Amino acid sequence: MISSTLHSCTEEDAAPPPGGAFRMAAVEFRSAPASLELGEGHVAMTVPMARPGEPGHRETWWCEEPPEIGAAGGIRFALGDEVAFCAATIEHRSVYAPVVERRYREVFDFLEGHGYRRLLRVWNFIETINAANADGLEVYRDFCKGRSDAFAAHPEFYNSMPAATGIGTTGSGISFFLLAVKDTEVRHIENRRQTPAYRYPERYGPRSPSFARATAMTARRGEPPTLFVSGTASILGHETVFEGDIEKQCATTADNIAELIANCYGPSKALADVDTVKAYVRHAHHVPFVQAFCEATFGGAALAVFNVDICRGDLLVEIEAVVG
Ligand code: 3EB
Repeated sequence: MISSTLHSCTEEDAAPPPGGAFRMAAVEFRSAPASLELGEGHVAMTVPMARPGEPGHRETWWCEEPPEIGAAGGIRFALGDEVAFCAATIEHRSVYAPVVERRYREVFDFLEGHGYRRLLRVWNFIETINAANADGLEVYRDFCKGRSDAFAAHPEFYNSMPAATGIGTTGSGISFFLLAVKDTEVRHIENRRQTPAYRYPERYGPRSPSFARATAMTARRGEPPTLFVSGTASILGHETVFEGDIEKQCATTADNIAELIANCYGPSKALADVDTVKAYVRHAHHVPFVQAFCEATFGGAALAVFNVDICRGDLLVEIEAVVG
């Protein structure tokens, strides 16, 4: 129904995966300016993610029928029978909350108008994520404010927040893309080891981040669900643990992901069964360690490791995953 592949930008996509023959979207993560266009039958997006000397990675989203692609205001979309892919970009601003709220509401209105009633997974890419905006508020917190206000205006989405990633980008401005579904069963999952992000205390910002730790999608009754694991970090309760220690931050992050997999699948799946992994690393000199850690931890998963800033100044690494 919806599936993804992850390749180096220098490789052609392999054969379409089971569950999708038609491209909905191709997202390239590499050292290039941000862009969002309608390609041949799919949405084409570039997300600036520096990894010096590397070609970057292309994530392709596939569906079973030719999608309807188009533009509505600032949104670019690809609509399948059951799944929608939507993306938007926001140019650099000195304060983001009002424009983030407007853009998110525009996307939410569009989805509701087209019958895509449930969010499945969201990715947000935020420039200078740890810097202060013109009002002295950290850009990530400024972003969270606008996003939270948009969710508050849409009760159906507010009451069913999906898995998400909120991460730095080396480009300018903010961009985001998301998947939403019509009638497909989705279940949002929290992590027993962590406070739900939407209940973080106020010391992390005036509005809490709007996301669930993971979202499970059951495409066909009787089949195991697909699990979309949010960007996951070395946080226990609501506090960052192992400040300054990349090895322990990786281990804690993996333990957090393992808890979500156990919650969804019981003992039948584990970290080695993950299909796709994207890891975000704050410091370039930690990239080799994180690369080796992910290769050892996640079996033969397709893996992309990026060098970008992370939403809390004390986090060194964040890892997201898809389990098929
Ligand atoms: C955390 O757990 C780390 O703002 O959408 C992870 C995933 C994080 C998503 C978001 C932020 C977001 O709070 C940061």
